[in-house]
Amino acid sequence: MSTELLTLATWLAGEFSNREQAFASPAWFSHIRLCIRPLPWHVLDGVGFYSEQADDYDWKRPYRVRVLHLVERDGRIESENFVLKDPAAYLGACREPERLATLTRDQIEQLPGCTMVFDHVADAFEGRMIPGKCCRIFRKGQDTYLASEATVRANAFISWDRGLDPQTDEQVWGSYSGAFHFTKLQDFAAEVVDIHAGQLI
Ligand code: CYC
Repeated sequence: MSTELLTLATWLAGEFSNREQAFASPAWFSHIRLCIRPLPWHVLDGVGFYSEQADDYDWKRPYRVRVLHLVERDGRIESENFVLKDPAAYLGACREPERLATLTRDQIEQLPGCTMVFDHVADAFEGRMIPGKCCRIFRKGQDTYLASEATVRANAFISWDRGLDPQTDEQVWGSYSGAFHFTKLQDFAAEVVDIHAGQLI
């Protein structure tokens, strides 16, 4: 694993909230909690995360559950996105990480085309979807493609997910007011370091 990948992984690992933004602009930004927990190495044979997204007022009942796999390809870091075949089985595991030890590759399914590529610039990683309108999402009754941008820093995660019409490129869903600004409430970076150390032995 390169130091680049290790750095991005430690920055992503944690529990995040967009509290300040949601309080300042409640009409534009709902108050969201993101929990991104490092997965034991053996789950993906590499650096992975289990993530849960929830409304802050109902944070114990996440409405989006994903698995991310960080890989290095052509000198850049990519984040491959997966869904769980049975998300209910792991709901809440982001805060009970010992439950994640039983997760296996056949319990998850990759979302084809839904891979984010990162560039390391100054003190941040800038991510965007791999080009080609290839991450297709059926939402609001129509076919859309994901145009997602993210900036990851030591203590911040800024992301803007939008669904666009494949023919007209017009926005169909997602924020019309710019990116969500998350700051870290709790840091799981030490777990990334431990998982990495376990690999070196
Ligand atoms: C979808 N958000 C997605 C998808 C990706 C990302 C790849 C398409 C695959 C999927 O369905 O999950 C984003 N993936 C990322 C990012 C990384 C990554 C940023 C870098 C670590 O690997 N997303 C947010 C906002 C929230 C949101 C807080 C707005 C309310 O970050 C929504 N994301 C959102 C929605 C979808 C999505 C609604 C469409 C899929 C769905 O309906 O759940």
